[in-house]
Amino acid sequence: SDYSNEPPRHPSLTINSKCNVTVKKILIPVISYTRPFKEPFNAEPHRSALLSYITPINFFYKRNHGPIPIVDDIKRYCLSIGGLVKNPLEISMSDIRKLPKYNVVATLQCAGNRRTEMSKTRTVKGIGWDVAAIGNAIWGGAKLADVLELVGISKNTPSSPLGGKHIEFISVDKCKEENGGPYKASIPLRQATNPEADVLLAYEMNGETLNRDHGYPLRVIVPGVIGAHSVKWLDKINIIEEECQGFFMQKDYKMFPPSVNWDNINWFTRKAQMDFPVQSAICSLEDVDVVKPGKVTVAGYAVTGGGRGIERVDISVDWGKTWFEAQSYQRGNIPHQSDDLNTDKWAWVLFKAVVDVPENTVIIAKAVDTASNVQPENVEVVWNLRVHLKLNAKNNLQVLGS
Ligand code: MTE
Ligand code: MO
Repeated sequence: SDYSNEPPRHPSLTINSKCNVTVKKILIPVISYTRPFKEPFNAEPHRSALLSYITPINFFYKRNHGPIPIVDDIKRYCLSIGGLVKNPLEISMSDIRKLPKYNVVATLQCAGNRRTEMSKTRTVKGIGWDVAAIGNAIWGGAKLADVLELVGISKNTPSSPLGGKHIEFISVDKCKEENGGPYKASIPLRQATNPEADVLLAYEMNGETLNRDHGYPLRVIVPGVIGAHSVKWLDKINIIEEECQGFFMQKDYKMFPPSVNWDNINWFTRKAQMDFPVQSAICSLEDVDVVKPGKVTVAGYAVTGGGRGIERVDISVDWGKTWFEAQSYQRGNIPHQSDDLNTDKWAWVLFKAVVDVPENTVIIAKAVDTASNVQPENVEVVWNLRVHLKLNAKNNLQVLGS
């Protein structure tokens, strides 16, 4: 594959990749070494970049499975909608822009977020990520529910007149996992036709035209759901009977119990992961940090899937013995309340607490969502072999001079 046309990226991003690669060479039998592969480009910002409510585009994590495609003739670009529909359609970018435009503030999170920490418990496969494979942006575009009406699928319907129950999004990129074919993923049609689910065909990010890294000219945004379903560089939409059969829906992005390992895994026993779980991470401190004794700011993000909203974030500065509630807020630093009309339901909340740290300790942040889901306090209880969302937020805060 051709990586000679990648867009420019901010130099402060950390490039993540699989390490400890074994390479076979003629003459020298096997060399094992560690080197970050820059292709495909997978990178995250430093965690401190997540302390602002809207993540700047440059610092938004980038997750790819192949080279960034080039769509250079926007006048000729068109999205085709077919499959189990009576009247298939090809729609141009200018016609998509004529549909009612929505700006949805939504957090996008990769299912691999925090995988590096999980791999410290037991080996997991996949690209390692710290806590920043996540970002919050204003996505501008048309609602998928409006677009689907153009092919005769009405709002709030679970199936199309021809019996389709899922909607598949097909990209123009080329991935090794699909044997050189495009990335694809699906969601249930019920979600796509529900205007309240805010599934978007987005052409803007933070008020700017979507850039190449994030899916120019058009991408799907499925709020509250792991990033894998938010297909970039959208080429085709297919209404289909069952879940998409692509690699990323069938052999990746699933969750397994801890008893499953690479020898006994049966991918077909599990469905593709959808909503992400309740999550929080401290971003004002490193996992192992050294500070002066006294006042320390503990701040970070908390988010949950399915638009459920964050109820509160609890902080402990004594290894989890006692807890108190942090301040949490969304845009404009307005104190966050889960029933507030100003709430961005698909977006993270930021939390903050100024704590007194007299001596060596462990600081923990723990999010609770409005459905009373509580973030697990340690990784052992949620470990699973491939992915997904290392959930504990324990920071070892080491204090000098106490
Ligand atoms: N869409 C295409 N076409 N190709 C991809 O590799 N990666 C997915 C999703 N959509 C991907 C894709 C995954 S796993 C994630 S987490 C998000 O895009 C990342 O979006 P971002 O790079 O805009 O942050
Ligand atoms: Mo992802």
